[in-house]
Amino acid sequence: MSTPLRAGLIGAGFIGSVHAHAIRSSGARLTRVSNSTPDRSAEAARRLGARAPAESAEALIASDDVDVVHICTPNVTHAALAEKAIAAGKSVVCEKPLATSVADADRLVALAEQAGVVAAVPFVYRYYPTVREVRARVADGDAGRLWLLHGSYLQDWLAGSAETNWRVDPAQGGGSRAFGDIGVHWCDLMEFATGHRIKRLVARTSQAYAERPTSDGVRPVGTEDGATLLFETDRGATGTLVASQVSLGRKNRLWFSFDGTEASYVFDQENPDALWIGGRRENRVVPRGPDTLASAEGRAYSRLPAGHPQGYQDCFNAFVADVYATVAGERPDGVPTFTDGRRAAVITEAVIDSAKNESWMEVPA
Ligand code: SOE
Repeated sequence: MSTPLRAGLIGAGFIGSVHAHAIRSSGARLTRVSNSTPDRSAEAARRLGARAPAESAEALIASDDVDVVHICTPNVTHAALAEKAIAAGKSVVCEKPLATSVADADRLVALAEQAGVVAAVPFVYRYYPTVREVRARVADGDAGRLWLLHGSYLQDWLAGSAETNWRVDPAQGGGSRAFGDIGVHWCDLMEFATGHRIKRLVARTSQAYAERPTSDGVRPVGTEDGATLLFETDRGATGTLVASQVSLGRKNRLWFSFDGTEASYVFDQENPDALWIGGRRENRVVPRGPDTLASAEGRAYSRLPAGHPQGYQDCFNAFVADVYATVAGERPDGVPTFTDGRRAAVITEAVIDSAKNESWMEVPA
């Protein structure tokens, strides 16, 4: 039996704890955790079941009991930490956004390729079996010609005017929030499941609140609460996307409808264990399960029988398992890499520029 991989985790907030569960679920060892101070690192190591804390992110990266570095810190720190991990010859799982500029993303893709390390970004919604089912059915031609790709990604965790978070501050989260944080998930999922690529877009950004609390009083907000996109794809489809973090009642509602000339496919992340298929004479709801989904890839990610819901953590577990299988030399299909992280940075830059210039923007392939 091969030696289990050893993972180090930088950052121990909500998403860090999700990574920790997924690391253990894969059979790997969580050997090190680092947080903002040595005391907080020690607390996080105990809380997350790591073998030991690390004095700092740099010490974790240098540690000889870490094979894979997971980066779960605020967005603007991602690029520098990923670069250090690659320089140390470690494989990397870097939370999205990979980088807050296309230039940084370009550099990281090149460095990871030169170093020959595995470098992944958790676009984890690819791991819902019902999403893989859509991808397989579209590839088999069951949808006919996809001509309209539309949807939204709505949350309400910033719905209160007194609520704030490091993501609100462009100095910590980057120049785009609603799109850069969650709109990129929707675009990745659309391109992954349909094979279409956004080739041009026009975007508007907006704010529910022009000011929010900061450490030195209530200040104007430099990032958007919502982004509205209209886009065209390289295969002749048109699409729309609304991304919002101030949509009351929507907790994590990534939703799409991919409409073809033969069928439409609707996915709802808040009800992910069923796939709605629209037809001219009848509509169907296919329950997620190894015996109900038609595609091999949909069935492969259906760990539990139909009627036993799989969810967000299951997606993360499947993602980390596939990344670690890639480190071990296997080639599972559909692992989101730094190249996909760069794609997200390219689209985000186009959204920011379009909103600023109030014009259509070409999106490089
Ligand atoms: C907050 O908007 C957040 O945690 C995102 O950062 C994640 O990428 C998304 O999957 C859930 O919501």
